[in-house]
Amino acid sequence: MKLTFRWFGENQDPISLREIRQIPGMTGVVTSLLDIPAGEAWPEERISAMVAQVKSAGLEVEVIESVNIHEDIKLGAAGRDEKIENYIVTMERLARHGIKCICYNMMPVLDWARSHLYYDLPDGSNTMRYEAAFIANLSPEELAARYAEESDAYEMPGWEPERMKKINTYLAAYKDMREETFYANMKYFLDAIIPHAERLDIKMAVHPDDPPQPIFGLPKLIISRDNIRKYLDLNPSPHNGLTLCTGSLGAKKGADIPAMIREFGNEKRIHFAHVRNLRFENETDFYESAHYSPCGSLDMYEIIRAFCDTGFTGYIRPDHGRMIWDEARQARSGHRGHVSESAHSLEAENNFPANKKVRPGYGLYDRAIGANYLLGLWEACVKGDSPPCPSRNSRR
Ligand SMILES: [Mn+2]
Repeated sequence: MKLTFRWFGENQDPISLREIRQIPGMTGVVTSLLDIPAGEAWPEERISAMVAQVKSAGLEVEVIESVNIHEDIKLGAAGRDEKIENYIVTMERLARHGIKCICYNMMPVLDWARSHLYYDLPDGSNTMRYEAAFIANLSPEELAARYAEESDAYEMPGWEPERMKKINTYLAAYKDMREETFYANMKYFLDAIIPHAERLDIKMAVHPDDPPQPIFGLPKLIISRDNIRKYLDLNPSPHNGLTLCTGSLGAKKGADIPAMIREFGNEKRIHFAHVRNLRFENETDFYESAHYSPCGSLDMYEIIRAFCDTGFTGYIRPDHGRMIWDEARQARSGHRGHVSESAHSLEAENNFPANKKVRPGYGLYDRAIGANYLLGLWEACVKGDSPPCPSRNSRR
């Protein structure tokens, strides 16, 4: 297992590589070139500059999250072959610079969605929340406008203005698409790229759809054990694998995440893992909690135990975290009335940069705490078989 941290890249992330390196056990970052539109080949000089920058900070970069899939590929539209060619060129260039794993998703049009980006919790922290009824009452444009207002420092990947301009065309295109057509389009893509992934030894790791339920009438396919099985079976190469995201898959109530890790892990199809917790408020709504098991609805011990038992050697990262220790005060001060006076005086006191904005879900502190909690669970699982801990109950 290699512990990694998501970093959005130069000028795209207020968190520095230096800060990330100081988190105990951190081996590297997973990153991307956010400004390059889906469907275009990544310029090699941009890749080499990014890799050099990360390495000079004493960190590795072996995972890209993400190289996005153009809608033409998902829709099976004319022009997909050219975009697939560009994808393969990008893979080749990334392989030349030491990249070993590419995360991507097959979500139609939009990336992950939440109703609230800074939802207040009783302990004074805030977090992202998903309320199905709230989103049902908004149009995609209204939700995008909310995001733009709340995360004013950075564009939310998957909700860029360029994409929103075409949203109605895309919604119409997906409206009548049959599930089997979608799978056929995915297979067309996989059969084209996986031989190259094998040649370059790049592990492809599809990320599940988030949330695991349709929004705005868009189909969501990669949301369950059965659908993941079907996707992996489209091309049986071990290089056609999975990003196991506990928060995405776990947002469907009743999903047995440890069982999925054991099934796909034993087959060596999990290459990358996002591990975070969430707390259900009812059947569909949830907020993203601290990673620690009692804070949420997912059992992190059982999750890490399953990774450990299946001999997981891939990359793992903490996922979204809460905003704690006033980290989000700048992001919120523009539109929320109750950011306290004390926050501002604290800022003066600590010489905290006034322009330091955060990306929703991607602050430093809670993810660093989550990372070390995961590391602690891992160490306990690895060492746990002997001698047995006296306080351990009979369950294993
Ligand atoms: Mn994820």
